[in-house]
Amino acid sequence: MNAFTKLGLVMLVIGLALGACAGGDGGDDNTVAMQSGQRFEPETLTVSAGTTVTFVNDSDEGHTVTAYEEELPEGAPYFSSGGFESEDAARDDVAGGLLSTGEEFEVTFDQPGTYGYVCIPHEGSNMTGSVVVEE
Ligand SMILES: [Cu+2]
Repeated sequence: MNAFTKLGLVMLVIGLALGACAGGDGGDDNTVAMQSGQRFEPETLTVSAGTTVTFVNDSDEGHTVTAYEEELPEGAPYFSSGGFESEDAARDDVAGGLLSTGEEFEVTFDQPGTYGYVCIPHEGSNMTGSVVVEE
């Protein structure tokens, strides 16, 4: 094996290792879990603008991810599981916004600021969270 072949093999191994890291990361830093005990984990997630956050139901009951309309940065688009366009619409059809066990819901946060949200059926248990989007 000559030096060039060896170099090529080393580069290949490094490339594979980097690829494995990128693929295995899974974007866990941008995930909020709905956990048993009726809470969002982490309760506050900080991301940079343009990040897509995945909300995943890791519990054995249904939850919603429903933005508090009054806790959105000015001009930011409304978001809610079930695709509702307003908090009122989401509250009028709670079942339509429920994520069952294992279900995911993604939101891309383009605008900096703090976004507050709630799980409607567990609002009484303070199942709320926030996403802080930095420039
Ligand atoms: Cu809930």
